[in-house]
Amino acid sequence: MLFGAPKVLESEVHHSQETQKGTCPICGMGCFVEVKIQDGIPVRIKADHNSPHPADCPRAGQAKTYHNHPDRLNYPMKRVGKRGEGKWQQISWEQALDEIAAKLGQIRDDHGPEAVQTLGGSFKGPGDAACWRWGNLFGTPNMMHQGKNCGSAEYLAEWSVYGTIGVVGYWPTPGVTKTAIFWGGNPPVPGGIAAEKAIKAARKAGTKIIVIDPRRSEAAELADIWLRIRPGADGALAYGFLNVIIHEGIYDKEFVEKWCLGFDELKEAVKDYTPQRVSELTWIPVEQIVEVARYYANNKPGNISFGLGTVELGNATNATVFGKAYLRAITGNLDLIGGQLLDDMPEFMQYRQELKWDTLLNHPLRTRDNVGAHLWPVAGVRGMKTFREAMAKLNPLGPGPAFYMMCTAPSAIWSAIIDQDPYPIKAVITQGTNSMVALANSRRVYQALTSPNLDLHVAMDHWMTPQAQLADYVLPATDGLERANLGGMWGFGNVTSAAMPTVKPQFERRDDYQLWRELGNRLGQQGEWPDTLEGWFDKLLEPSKITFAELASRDMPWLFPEPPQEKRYEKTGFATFSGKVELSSSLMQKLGYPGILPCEEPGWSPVRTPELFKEFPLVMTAGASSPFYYRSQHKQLDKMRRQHPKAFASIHPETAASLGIGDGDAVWVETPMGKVKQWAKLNDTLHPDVVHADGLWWYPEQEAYEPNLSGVWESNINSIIPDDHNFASFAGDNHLRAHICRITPVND
Ligand SMILES: Nc1nc2c(c(=O)[nH]1)N[C@H]1C(S)=C(S)[C@@H](COP(=O)(O)OP(=O)(O)OC[C@H]3O[C@@H](n4cnc5c(=O)[nH]c(N)nc54)[C@H](O)[C@@H]3O)O[C@H]1N2
Ligand SMILES: Nc1nc2c(c(=O)[nH]1)N[C@H]1C(S)=C(S)[C@@H](COP(=O)(O)OP(=O)(O)OC[C@H]3O[C@@H](n4cnc5c(=O)[nH]c(N)nc54)[C@H](O)[C@@H]3O)O[C@H]1N2
Ligand code: SF4
Ligand SMILES: [Mo]
Repeated sequence: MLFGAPKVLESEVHHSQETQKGTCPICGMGCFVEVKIQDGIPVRIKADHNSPHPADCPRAGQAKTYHNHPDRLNYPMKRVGKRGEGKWQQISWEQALDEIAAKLGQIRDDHGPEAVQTLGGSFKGPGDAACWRWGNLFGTPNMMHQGKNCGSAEYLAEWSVYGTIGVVGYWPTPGVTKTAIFWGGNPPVPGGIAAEKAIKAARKAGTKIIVIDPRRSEAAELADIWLRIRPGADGALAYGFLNVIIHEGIYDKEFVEKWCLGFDELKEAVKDYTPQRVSELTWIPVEQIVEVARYYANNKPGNISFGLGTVELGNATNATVFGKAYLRAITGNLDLIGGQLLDDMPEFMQYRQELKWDTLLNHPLRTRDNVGAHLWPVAGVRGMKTFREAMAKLNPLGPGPAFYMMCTAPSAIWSAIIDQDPYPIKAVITQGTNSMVALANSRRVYQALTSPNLDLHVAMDHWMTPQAQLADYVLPATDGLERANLGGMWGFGNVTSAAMPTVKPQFERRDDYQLWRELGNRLGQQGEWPDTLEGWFDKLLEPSKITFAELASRDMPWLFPEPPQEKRYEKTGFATFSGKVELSSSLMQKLGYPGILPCEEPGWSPVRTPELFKEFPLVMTAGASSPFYYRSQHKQLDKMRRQHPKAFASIHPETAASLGIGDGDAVWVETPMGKVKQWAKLNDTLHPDVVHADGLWWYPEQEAYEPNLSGVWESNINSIIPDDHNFASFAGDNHLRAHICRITPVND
């Protein structure tokens, strides 16, 4: 039997009962819970309200159901039929690891280490970091994870312009921050009640809250000003703000003069983005554009958030993320408390060192850059080296979350498998990702994953996802209850938390770290891998002189960084080649890009492809987070499905009426690539020409395996979103939001 409810052998029962602190098993946020354990089994899991991050989102009550669900993967399995046929043989971990390692060794000998691609997902705990460590020791620069699509462009832009060696803080400080612009982010969903409270507190203490979003999001509900932007027009808006601020002379002249290079070029680049023109492009009234530009420039300190909605816009991402960086800089908001603090990596963890990026850069077997680097050199070995040179004076290890440079552009991965261009990728090891719904152009993902060119596909997950259904080996992962957890979000978090496992792994589930350790030990990396995940956490925590177990056993198992200091650049300069803020980036130029990227429309848009827009007359954005799911996950949880049962296409009631569509009707959402079925949800706060389609849907209750693959073709928006190389951002990120579509009723 492959799946089954947990059972305890009578002989093991010793009728013990205890309460332990741990992490919620449901998603990678790792919120704190208290677990009542009876006879080794969690009988009650509730939010730990004494912790700074209690598990209190709408999914939290499902922890036990998630942990015990009968459809969880519990044993390693090997494919015995054709790919996707659903014929498996249960095998031991030893056999699985021996066979996978042997195949990887063979591929390395025949095609070089670069022929192995790792694929990770959104943040899920320790697997990603262990994966990069493994890839670096193995010698492959082909590592991709979903951070590629949820941030890389914005961070790479910031590092190019002002060279922060960590990340940029953007949360308003109550009583200090005067202006907070949430641009393409909706914190009350990812951050839950705590984020909502923090926004309200800041507003109460006088921060003006401004939200830029095509939807009236939860954040927009809390705002003083909501700019209802046309999806994908964000670059034009950023250039419009810059135009007003420069034209009216309300930028920080002293800072610009002393610290910025390339101001005249910037002035030239934005000169045509007058409020009138920008209003036409963005569908935002002129007065609002001018009001927000003036408010932000005149009311310091102010901050502009990072935002997913601004990094998934393909070509339009470029001017958006650079534009946001220029705005922060020329208003003199950089490295101010309450403004935009330039954080270092926390000193209590040796994250950069432990990930072994240097080994990759100097690996004796690696002769090539990653498969996307010839198209997007910023994201690759060359990019990494260039950033490090630029930052060398401040930190020779380069930017904190260095993995962003090594995140292979997804569309290039599929070309490397299908067309063997620029060189063949022969193996993919996926862990914690469902690329079949998460990445653009699911048809091409499918073509690659079923290609005869691919010699090995391993998938490690909690569930038999459409991606796992196509794998050669499927491996069962532990969840947050069953494994140790050290917070810190890919090295971003400057706060970290620790929690011990609360129960033993059920069945044969293993933690993600063990996959990389076991493969590493079989592939010449002996001595590199502590035996246990806890042991590796000890190494990461060495600078703090505390062990993981000690940290986890504290009442408040958190480490906080030193209190922030501002304007450190006055002593050190900025971490760029010149030591200044480079509005025209010399780093980008060294990598073959223009110093200032042009402001472009998304690949398909009313402005760029007006003829096509006549046929597909609605602008579509897709995939905003739902409070009931985490991306593609949790569709197995009945209680969540009752709240949000299927994929919805939100549409203005007048537009729906003109198409003969009522609330709840099945509709075709159709782009120039094809159509999927979703269900109409009327929303009169949307612009009548804008649609929001739900993203990342598959239906675990539907028939698994070929040809249905659990309904992966039914509502999955990414199956009608292209991954054309020309549509990607300067970093090679997928273009996942801001397309065009038409909506028609489903008449069958
Ligand atoms: N059109 C469109 N597409 C998008 C987006 C969008 O906004 N619009 N958003 C993008 C974004 S931001 C992201 S991050 C991606 C998300 O893309 P993915 O990361 O691929 O999707 P997830 O649903 O987060 O998780 C994928 C799988 O991880 C498994 N998993 C969960 N926990 C663990 C664990 O501890 N170990 C292991 N081994 N597996 C685990 C889950 O069961 C799930 O099957 O999608 C992107 N795709
Ligand atoms: N409950 C829950 N929490 C989550 C997730 C989840 O799926 N569910 N996902 C996790 C992940 S992987 C991530 S990356 C974070 C993301 O968290 P956020 O950054 O908050 O991302 P989203 O809610 O996906 O998108 C933010 C906003 O972008 C808007 N948007 C869409 N298109 C555009 C556009 O063209 N321009 C502008 N300006 N805005 C646009 C959307 O309407 C949405 O309100 O959340 C994490 N937390
Ligand atoms: S489901 Fe995720 S966000 Fe919600 S409480 Fe659990 S870990 Fe936190
Ligand atoms: Mo994400």
